[in-house]
Amino acid sequence: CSHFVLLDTTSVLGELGWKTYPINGWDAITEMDEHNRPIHTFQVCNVMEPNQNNWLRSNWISRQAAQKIYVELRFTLRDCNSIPWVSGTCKETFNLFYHETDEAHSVKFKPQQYTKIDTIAADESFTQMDLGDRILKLNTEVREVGPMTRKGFYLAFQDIGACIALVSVRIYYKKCPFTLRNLASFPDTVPRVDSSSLVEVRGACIDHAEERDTPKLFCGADGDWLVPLGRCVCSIAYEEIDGSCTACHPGFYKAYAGNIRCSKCPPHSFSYGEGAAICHCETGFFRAESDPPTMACTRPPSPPRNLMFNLNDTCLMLEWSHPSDTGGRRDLTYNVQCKRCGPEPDQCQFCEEELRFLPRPLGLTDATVTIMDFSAHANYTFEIESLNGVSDISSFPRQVAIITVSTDQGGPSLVGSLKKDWASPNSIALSWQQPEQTTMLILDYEIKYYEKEHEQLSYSSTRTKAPSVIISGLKPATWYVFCVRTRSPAGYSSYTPKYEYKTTGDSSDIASDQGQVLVIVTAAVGGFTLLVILTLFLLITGRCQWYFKAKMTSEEKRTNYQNGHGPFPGIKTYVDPDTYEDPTQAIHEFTKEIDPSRIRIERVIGAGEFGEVCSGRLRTPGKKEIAVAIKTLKGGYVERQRRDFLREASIMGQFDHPNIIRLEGVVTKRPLGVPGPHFENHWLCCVCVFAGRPVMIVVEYVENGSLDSFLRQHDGHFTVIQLVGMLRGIASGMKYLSDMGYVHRDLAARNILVNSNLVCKVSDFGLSRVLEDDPEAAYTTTGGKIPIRWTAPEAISYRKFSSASDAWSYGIVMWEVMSYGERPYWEMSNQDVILSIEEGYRLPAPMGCPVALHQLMLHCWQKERSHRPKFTDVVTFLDKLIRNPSSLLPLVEDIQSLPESPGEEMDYPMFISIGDWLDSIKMTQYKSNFMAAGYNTLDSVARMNIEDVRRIGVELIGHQRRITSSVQTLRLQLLHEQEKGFHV
Ligand code: ACK
Repeated sequence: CSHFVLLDTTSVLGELGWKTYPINGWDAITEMDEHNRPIHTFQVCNVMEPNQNNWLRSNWISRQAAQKIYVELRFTLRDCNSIPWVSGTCKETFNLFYHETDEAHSVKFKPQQYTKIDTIAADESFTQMDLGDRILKLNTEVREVGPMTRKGFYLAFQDIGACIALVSVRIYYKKCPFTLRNLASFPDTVPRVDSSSLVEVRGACIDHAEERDTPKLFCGADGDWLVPLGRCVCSIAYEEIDGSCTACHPGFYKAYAGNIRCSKCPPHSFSYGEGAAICHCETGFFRAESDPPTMACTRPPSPPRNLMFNLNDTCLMLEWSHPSDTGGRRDLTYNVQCKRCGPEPDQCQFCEEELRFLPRPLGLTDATVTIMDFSAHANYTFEIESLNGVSDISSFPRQVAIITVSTDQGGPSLVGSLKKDWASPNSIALSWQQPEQTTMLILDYEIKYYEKEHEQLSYSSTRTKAPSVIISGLKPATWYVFCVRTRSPAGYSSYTPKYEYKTTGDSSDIASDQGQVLVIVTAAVGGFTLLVILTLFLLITGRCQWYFKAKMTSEEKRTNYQNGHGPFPGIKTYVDPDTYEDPTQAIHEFTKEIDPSRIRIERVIGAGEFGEVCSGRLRTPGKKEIAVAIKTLKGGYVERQRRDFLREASIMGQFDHPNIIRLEGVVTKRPLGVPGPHFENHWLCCVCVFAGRPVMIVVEYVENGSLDSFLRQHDGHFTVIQLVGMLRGIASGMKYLSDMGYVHRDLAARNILVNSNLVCKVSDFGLSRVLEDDPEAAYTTTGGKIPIRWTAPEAISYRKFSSASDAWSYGIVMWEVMSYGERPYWEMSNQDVILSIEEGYRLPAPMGCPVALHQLMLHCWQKERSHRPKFTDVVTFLDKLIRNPSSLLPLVEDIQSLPESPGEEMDYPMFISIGDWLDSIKMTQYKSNFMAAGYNTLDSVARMNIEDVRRIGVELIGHQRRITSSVQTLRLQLLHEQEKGFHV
């Protein structure tokens, strides 16, 4: 409950101890009820005697955290007419006072210290007859007092001759009570005294939860929490169950913080205890460092199978089959190890270095490798190991497939060491020693060489019969690697170790560099010329198009529009003045030039973006003088400002509708010899005088000015029907604009004017200018200024302005109107507004707002813009409300439940099917739960309560809440439609 009671006389068990002055005035009576609890009543009834001044004063009451207190009085009051002979002396009211102090004082009661709260009258007074019939006409009155600043206060009741029985006094203040929302706790919060502003409260994540987006709630004046934003999520090893974070059960784990459940341990892993962030691998199974915790534990693969070789003069090819067990992974590779063994098995040496492996010896992904440069007459043993991502972690002995290959019997000997004789930029001369014990004929030597930097990529070889060679065709100043082997009739010997030598530098380098530079420059010059030609070409063709565009008349433009994309063929459409190359042409076409001498300026009424706004009179020969508002352009303007200023006139001049501000004309030139406008108070409108050439826009005068300030000045003054009438007017103006294909982009109460008959007129047609001059417009991430609170999400995020985005703004205007000019989303930051809209939050109904109107607002604020109502629908809908005012009676705060039988299938404007509805609240995953439980119509859903939602298997408390709250909206809609039988 949001009420915190400071005093309730019905629950005080002992004496109340309140003081009365004088003693014979108020009378304290304490009776016992049937439960033997005292009922404290204070009575006074000195109706016969004149000049009564009887005071009853409470004890000192501590204020606690209250800033504003509420005093609820329950009392009966006797009707003076029912008592004979008391006409001069009997009163029917009493006065309520209070006095703030920091402590209870013992000094005498001084009425003059007390401040009056209100005069209290009875809604119902009782008569002698009621007494006879034993009817108790009890009144309840509540008064607000605040802001309170001292530690406590006294209340006092002054009787001036009435017949009153004060049955109970309850004093309380409102608090947004401690609450848990989205896994965050929010402390008791006292609302601001100023009822229009909210207190922003940051929530603290509950145990085992952490912040995702800062959780926030706003405490409203009535002690209600509004606008939940952000959330906490359960930390790792914890999951959300019934609004708290509970440790994962054994056998389950949760590796990431988030709105997800604990998962069963993946294969070959386990968790014994509660609250596992990760499951441990069974013995013999492992997780590689890069394996996610969600992955099964795996083990090293079994060895390769069916290992074979294929040998020819120069190549040895090994091939095998994949292992029978990959260990549960896909990252299988193979390593090849070579051992060269002598006659005894223990005389083995590693030999990868001597051989060339294609593609490489380690990390092979295919089950084959080619080996070259092996020696004749050698025994090679190859071990092939299969590996995967966990082989390095496993301590199990590795299993390999082994094969021994004998390359031949006996063979040529090795050559001795290799040395460089000389080097030039392109050649190197090498020589080596002949093999010492040459038992065999040496046919020739093969010299293999490659660029050191490109090792193993490619190599060249050459042969020579002599033990020396000159290798030419090399790059200057480059390191090369060389090795040599002998060839005998038995095959090749193994290679010498690798020798590295460098060619010398080259003086021709510079020349060739210059050559390159020249080429680049030529290319750049060529490119530039091409660019120039291209640009010229584009300019010329662009210019031509521009020229043709300018030549098009507005009629052609309209025809184009109608033939192509115009919204309603045959209806006049709006022409954007920006499509005219010469803006004066648009002015000329859409506005009337007014001779300044016909205008009389009377006073300044406001400040516009370009200059002052004045009111005055306009004379038209043969017509009645009319009141006009004159927007002026400040002196010293530049041409661009003049053009932008007049742009609004050339837009307005195209419209003719009672709910659109009417353009009377413009003043753009002053013919020679004609005097300037006649100024009654010319010092007020000095701008007009100083501008050598006054520029003005003259529009009809609208007596009550802007709608937002008008409503704020007349808070609570209008009937709902009057407000709906105003909204109807705005909708009708907007329908006209949208039919003409004009998108307003800045529809807001501040841009609506109200005349003396409460007719609303849409004004402020700036289009692009809107983005510059509206003080509400803020820069968005996409660049550009946008009045965030009034603008549809798609227009904010990607500037998709349309009549549908105007419809969103219209919903906001409705809210502004129904709340008498309250600021949409109060003082929430623009960023929070965007976030909360994204999260599905929508403005709640203003106080006293009929359900039907809030429903229409919600309809305008649908995320999917094609689902929003068209202005023509809005006008029809509001007309129906106006014709049938009882439809406006159900207020949002009154609606609690739905009647039992909803009758036949309903037609929902917002959601067509259960699927659409669930999609819209991002709960699509439960569609089958609804269907399986037999909830296949929206009206069956509308009757669900939270228990039903749980029963069909929605387990997460957040989801239960989201669904139930949307069900409530559906229910309201259903009720509304049922009662009224109409649809938007
Ligand atoms: O809220 P307001 O009184 O109404 O203050 C602003 C001010 O000029 C600057 O725009 C008022 N205003 C603008 N156009 C008109 C008009 N046609 N009739 C009456 N007041 C107007 C507006």
